Amino acid sequence: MNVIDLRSDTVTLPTDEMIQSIVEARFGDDVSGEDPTVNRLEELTSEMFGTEAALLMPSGTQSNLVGLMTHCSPGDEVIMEAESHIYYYEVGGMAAVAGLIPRLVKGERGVFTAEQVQEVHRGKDIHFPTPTLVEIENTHNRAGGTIWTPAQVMEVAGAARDMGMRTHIDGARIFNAAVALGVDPSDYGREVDSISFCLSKGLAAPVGSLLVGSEEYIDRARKARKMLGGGMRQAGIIAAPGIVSLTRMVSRLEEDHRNAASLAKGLDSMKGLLIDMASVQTNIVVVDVSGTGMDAAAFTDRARKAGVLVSVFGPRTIRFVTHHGIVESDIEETLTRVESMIP
Ligand code: TLP
Repeated sequence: MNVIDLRSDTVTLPTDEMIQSIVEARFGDDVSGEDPTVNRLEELTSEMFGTEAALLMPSGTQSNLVGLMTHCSPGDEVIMEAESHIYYYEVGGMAAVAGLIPRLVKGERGVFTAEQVQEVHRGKDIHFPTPTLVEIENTHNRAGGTIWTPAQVMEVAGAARDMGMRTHIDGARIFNAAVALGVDPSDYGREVDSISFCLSKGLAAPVGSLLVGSEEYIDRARKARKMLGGGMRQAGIIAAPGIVSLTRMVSRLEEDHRNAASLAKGLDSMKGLLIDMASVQTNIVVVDVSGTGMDAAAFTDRARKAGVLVSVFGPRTIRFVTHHGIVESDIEETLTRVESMIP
């Protein structure tokens, strides 16, 4: 029985073209700015986002951490969504390494408003940490891959600016948002001070994320990355498949979205499974399985035995993610297998 792996789009494998791109790439020492392939990827990225500069990072987690550190000083406050990846899944690095304190706001399907930012923003007072940054997650992972539109970003980033704060987007899956809406990454790039996005998720590269922003910001981020041990030498080996990701893999994300939509529709019609269908906007499907009498761990275990891998997302919820390794027939097969395992 073939195993259908829907745990995450991080399980995607490099394409043959990516492997070939490594074979053909030219390398140099990127810590000295001498890797031509990294330089090409960074230039391509800043062109796509309409920003002055970009910086290759080993992971999304490090990219966010460097992104935050470069905007803030220890003791500063960052306004962010209550279930944001940086808060929930990044090992507390913003506090442990960068010395930052999160101020949480509850979004609706991951999206919060300028008014909410204004509400939690505290003026200058000797007792308060300095609110320096607003962080937006697009698409929002724990909300189910939900999208911030450029207009929603503009509104929040504008309010942040008016209050003397900057805005960072954790755009690990920002290309999913852009493709789903039919907008350009630069529609986000022009609204905010920095964006981090991942090559290693739906875009199928083996490793890597990029941080974009102004030249002055990226110069400082480069130094923070070095401090954290993220200065890589012949990093063209990572950059070469990343270039394939940006030039060949973006528009196919539509297929992942189509597959997620049909998966969600099929699952939602099954007894005991509950989905907030309005949250199914890109390649993530979050399912409440409590109506089956199983908790998330038991359901996941049973699904694994039936040849379907999913992630536990909460005590009662599980997550399916569609990606480059999943085709339409896998969705049909997943639905058949899941249906047969529900009591
Ligand atoms: N997300 C992973 C896990 O960490 C949960 C996943 O399987 O979805 N921002 C967002 C919104 C992410 O979803 C992720 C990874 C990251 C940042 C971190 O990227 P990496 O894994 O490259 O450090």
